[in-house]
Amino acid sequence: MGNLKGKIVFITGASAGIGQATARAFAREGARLLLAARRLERLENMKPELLEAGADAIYTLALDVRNREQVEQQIRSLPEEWQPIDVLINNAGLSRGLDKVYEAKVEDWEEMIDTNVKGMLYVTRAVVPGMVARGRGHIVNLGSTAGEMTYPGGSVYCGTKAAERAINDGLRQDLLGTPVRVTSIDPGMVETEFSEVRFHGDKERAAKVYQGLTPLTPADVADAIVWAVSRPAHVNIARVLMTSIDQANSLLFHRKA
Ligand code: NDP
Ligand code: 8X3
Repeated sequence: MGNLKGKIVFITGASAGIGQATARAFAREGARLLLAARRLERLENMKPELLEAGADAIYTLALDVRNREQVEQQIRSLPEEWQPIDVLINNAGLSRGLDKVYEAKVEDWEEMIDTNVKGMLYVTRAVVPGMVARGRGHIVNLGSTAGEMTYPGGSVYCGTKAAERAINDGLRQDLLGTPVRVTSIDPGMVETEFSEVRFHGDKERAAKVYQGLTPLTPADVADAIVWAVSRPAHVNIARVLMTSIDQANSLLFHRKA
């Protein structure tokens, strides 16, 4: 894709963390930003800063990726100038709980599976046919080290990210012969609202996750996303597995005492 100026970049889960940092990174490239999340007011509040950073234009959508009808309807009824999406960042996602699989809340499992797997699929199904028809496009999915290696209490979250990996690879196979590219960005621990959401708002428990180590920042991940998307059109980055220097895999961390 090379020059990102004026390209339409659709980011799900743009209201916080990695999605928000990715919006900032693409704004600096002069992209047109199509931003989606449930918390619309947050997206609206981001607009001045993103325009100041260089975004060509911004369109915001209140979207719950778990709602298939809403996803289809919202994407179908985009204004004509926002229809030709060049880059889709399937970022919306979450973890809920860190419980043993035989004790966890079924509602937590459903929220993770509905968001991370089914939500990603609904958005992909709604956007990718247009990319194929136009003969251009790039899908970036947010995977995780959790999709590589399961950790205790993380079975279902890790399962959703293992599913992301399989779907990412399958989509790339299905798009072979088209110019549409598919990339999975798989970070380890990134300090965002992720842990607070995982622990249902328990800030103290969330803060402990990052204690004594240097995690990745959302900007580090955004940087990798922009890098993958800005490779020459014939180059497909299949997967980027990235951690901070204090993390070796899902289970092994270096924490200062
Ligand atoms: P945050 O909690 O900071 O942000 C999550 C974003 O997803 C928010 O913008 C939230 O917006 C959105 N979101 C959640 N549920 C939905 C939904 N049903 N519909 C639409 N949007 C939704 O987390 P991160 O930035 O850390 O997470 C982003 C992605 O990165 C996730 O897929 C996560 O699994 C992945 N990841 C995170 C890592 C980490 O350590 N933080 C490491 C590896 C991967 P809103 O609530 O407004 O809808
Ligand atoms: C988020 C990273 O290790 O908290 O995907 O699951 S981890």
